[in-house]
Amino acid sequence: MVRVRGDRDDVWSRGYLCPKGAALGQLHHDPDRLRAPLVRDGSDWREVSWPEAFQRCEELLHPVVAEHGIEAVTAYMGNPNVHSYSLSRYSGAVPALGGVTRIWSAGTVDQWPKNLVCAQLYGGAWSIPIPDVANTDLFVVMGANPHASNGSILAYPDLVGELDRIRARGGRVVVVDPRRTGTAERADEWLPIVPGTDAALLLAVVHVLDAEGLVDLGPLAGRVRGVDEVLEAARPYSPDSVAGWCGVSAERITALARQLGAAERPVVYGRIGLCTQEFGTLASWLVEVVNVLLGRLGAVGGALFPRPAIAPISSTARRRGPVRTGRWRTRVRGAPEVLGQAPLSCLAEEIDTPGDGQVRALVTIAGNPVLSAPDAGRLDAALAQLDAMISIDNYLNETTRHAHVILPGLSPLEQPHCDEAIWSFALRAVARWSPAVFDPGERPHEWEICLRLGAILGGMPADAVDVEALDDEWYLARAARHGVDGAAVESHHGNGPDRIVDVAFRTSAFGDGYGARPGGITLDEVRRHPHGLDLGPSSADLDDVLRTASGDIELAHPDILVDLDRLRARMAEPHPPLVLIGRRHVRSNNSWMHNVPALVRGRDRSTLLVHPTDAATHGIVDGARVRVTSAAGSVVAVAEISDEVRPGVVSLPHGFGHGVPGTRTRVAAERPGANANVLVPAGALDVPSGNASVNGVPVEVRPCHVP
Ligand SMILES: Nc1nc2c(c(=O)[nH]1)N[C@H]1C(S)=C(S)[C@@H](COP(=O)(O)OP(=O)(O)OC[C@H]3O[C@@H](n4cnc5c(=O)[nH]c(N)nc54)[C@H](O)[C@@H]3O)O[C@H]1N2
Ligand SMILES: Nc1nc2c(c(=O)[nH]1)N[C@H]1C(S)=C(S)[C@@H](COP(=O)(O)OP(=O)(O)OC[C@H]3O[C@@H](n4cnc5c(=O)[nH]c(N)nc54)[C@H](O)[C@@H]3O)O[C@H]1N2
Ligand SMILES: [Mo]
Repeated sequence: MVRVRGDRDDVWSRGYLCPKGAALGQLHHDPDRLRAPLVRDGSDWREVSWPEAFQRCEELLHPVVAEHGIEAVTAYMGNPNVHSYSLSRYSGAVPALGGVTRIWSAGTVDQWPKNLVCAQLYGGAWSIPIPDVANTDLFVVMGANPHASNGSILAYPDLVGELDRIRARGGRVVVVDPRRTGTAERADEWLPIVPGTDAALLLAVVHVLDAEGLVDLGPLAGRVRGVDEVLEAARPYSPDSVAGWCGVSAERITALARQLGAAERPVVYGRIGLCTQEFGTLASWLVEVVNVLLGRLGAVGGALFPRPAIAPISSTARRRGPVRTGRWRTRVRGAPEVLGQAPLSCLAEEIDTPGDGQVRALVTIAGNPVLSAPDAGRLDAALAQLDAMISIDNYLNETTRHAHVILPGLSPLEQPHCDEAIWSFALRAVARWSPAVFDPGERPHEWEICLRLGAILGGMPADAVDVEALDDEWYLARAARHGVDGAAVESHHGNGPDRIVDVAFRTSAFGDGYGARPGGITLDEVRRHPHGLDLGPSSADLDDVLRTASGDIELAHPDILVDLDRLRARMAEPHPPLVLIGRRHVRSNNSWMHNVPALVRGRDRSTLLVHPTDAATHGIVDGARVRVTSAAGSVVAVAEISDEVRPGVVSLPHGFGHGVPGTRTRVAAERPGANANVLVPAGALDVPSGNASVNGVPVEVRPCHVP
C-alpha cells in the first residue's frame, strides 16, 4: 500500500477523508498487527495454526460450561463491531450460538441515554433523530466535538466545514462545552458550562420558551403527549435559578432560548458529553424536548429521522409498546438492566466476586475495556482471574494480554466493506459496497471465526464445526428479521456477509423488495457503482418511525420525570473544586490507533489540561508530571496549562495507558499516556440508563515529585 486518498468521485464523501482513513496503509502494514492466532502459556505467547487455536478454545471453554453452566460465560463487544464488514453482522453469533444471554458493550459508556430516551419518546432505541446540518440556520452543539470526531450518531462528510457554511449562509453556531474545543473556536458563541449541568440549562431554556410564548409544535401539533407536564416540570427552573450552578449567566441562557424561538430553522444536537455524565438521560431527553417544543422534528433544518438505503436490523426488530427496564438485575450490585444491558462498570465485580453465577469465562470482540471501561484498574485485575478468556482482536494490547487465545481478524484492506450503521444517521440515502484490496489467502474472515467460536461455546467439538451449514442457518435467521424467507428467495452471493447485505439493500425503502419495487436496488446493482449510489435525501415520515404505545410522541415518560428529583437534590450541593472530563483528537480513535506512526507524530496528545487559575492554586507548572487522584484510583500525567478548559475542570483523554508489560504495541508504548478510566468510579452513573458518567469525576491534582 503506497498511498490512500479520498475518492473525489464518491457521491457522498466527494473525496473528504479523515487522517485515520489516510493511515489505513500503515495500519495494514503494522508489524505488530496480528496475522496468526496466539495461544498463551503463562506469560509466553505462541503463534499457532487456526485448528490448534480453536482446539485450545474448546479445551478452555468446555470445562467452564460443564462445571458452572453457560451463565458463567459472557462476552464484551467493543466499538469496531459497529463498522466492521463481518463483525457488524456476525459478532452476535458468538453469544447466540453459544447460548450466552447476558453480554456487555461499549454502549453503556456511550449513547445508552439516547437509546433509552428515543425508546421512550419514539418507541425505538435506534430511532434517533439527527440534525439537518445542511439546512439549519441555528445549530446548537452540546457535548459534541465534531472537530475531533467528525460527528457521532450523525454521519456527514466534512462536518467541520459545514459549520463554516452554516455561518456563511447567515446562520449561527452555538457550542455548549466545558472546553473551548476546535468546534467552539469555529462557532459564533461558546457557553463554557460546568460539566453535568446541561439538564438544568435546558430546563431553563424550556422555561423561557414557555414563559415567552415561544413554544410552537407546528406540524407536530396533535402528535405529542405530555407537553403540559413537561412545561410544568420546567417551571421552577428559571435562568436565574440555574445560572450559578451551570456556570452560564442567566442572560446568556435567556438569549439562547430566544434565539431558538426566533430562528427559522433551529436545531439542538447533543452527543457524548451529554450522555456520559451524571444526568445523561435528562440532558439527552431535554435535547429532544426542545426540538419537539419548537416543532423541529421532521422539519427541514431540524431533527430528522433518516430513511437509509440499507435496512438496519434494529428497525425491523422494533416492538410497539412501553419500555420496561429492570427485567433482570446484576448478581453483585443488583443493577437493573436497561434495554437488555447492565452498566459496563459492573463487569469487574461480576468476575472477581465469588459465588453462584460468577463470571469465569469471557470472550472479547474488538474491545479494549482495560482502557475504555470505567473503574479500569479493577477490571484489569479481574481479567487476570478468569478461567478462560478468548479475544477476537488484531492486537496484543492492554486487554488481550489477559486472554488465553487471541483470534485475529483481517485488516480492513483484506475484506470488502459495506457499512450499515452510519447510514441510519446520514442525511442522504447512499448505498456503497467496496471490494477488498488484498487477498487474505487462507486466513479466515471474522464471520467464520465468530460462527466457529460460537459453536464451540455452544458445546461442539472444534473439529466438528461445519461453518457453512451454520452460516446458512445464520443467514436464514437474519433474513427473517428483515421479513424475508431466505430459503424461498434466490441468492448467488455465497456464504458470508454479502447475502445478508443483499437482503438489507433489497428490503430498504430503496430496495427492489424482491420484485415488489421494480427498479429498486440490490447488492448487484450497488456493486455496479464503485463511487456509490446517491438515492436522494434520507428522511422518514413520523408515522413510519413512531412505535410508542399511543402512536404519538410520548414526551413526559414517568421514568424520566422522576429523575428530576435526583437533579434537584444534586443542585442543592456545591460543586467539587475540581472535576475531570475527557477529550478526543482527530488523529486518534479511542484506544487502538496509537500504534500507527503517522497518527501519533507531533505533540503529545495525552496531557492533562489544567486552567491557569487552578494551576496556580495547586502549584502546577506546564510540562510537569502531576498525580491525579479520584475516589477510584490515581494516575500520573503530564500537565498542560491551558485556558481552553474552564476553571475547575481538567481534561484527560481516554484510550491511553499503553506500554504495560505483556503488550505488543511498540509505537504506542513509546508514548504511553495515562489510563483516564482508572479514575472513573464504578458507581459514577447516569441512574435511569446505567450509562457511565466518565465526565465530571471529582479529582485532586498535585505536583508529582516521585520520578
Ligand atoms: N473516559 C472515557 N472512556 C470512554 C469514552 C470516553 O469518552 N471517555 N468513550 C467510550 C466510547 S464512546 C467508546 S465507543 C468506547 C470504546 O472502547 P472499546 O469499545 O473497548 O473499543 P476501543 O478502545 O476502540 O478498542 C477497540 C479494540 O478493537 C480492536 N480492533 C480494531 N479493529 C478491529 C477489527 O477489525 N477486528 C477486531 N476483531 N478487532 C479490532 C483493537 O485492537 C482494540 O482492542 O470507549 C468508551 N470509553
Ligand atoms: N478522531 C476520532 N473520532 C472519533 C472517535 C475518536 O476517538 N477519535 N471516537 C468515535 C466514537 S466511539 C464516538 S462515540 C464519537 C464521539 O463523538 P463526540 O460526541 O463528538 O465526542 P467528543 O469529541 O468526545 O466530544 C464530546 C465533548 O463533550 C464535552 N463534554 C464533556 N462533559 C460535558 C458536559 O457535562 N456537558 C457538555 N455540554 N459537554 C461536555 C467534551 O469537552 C467534548 O468536547 O466520536 C467518534 N469519532
Ligand atoms: Mo463511541
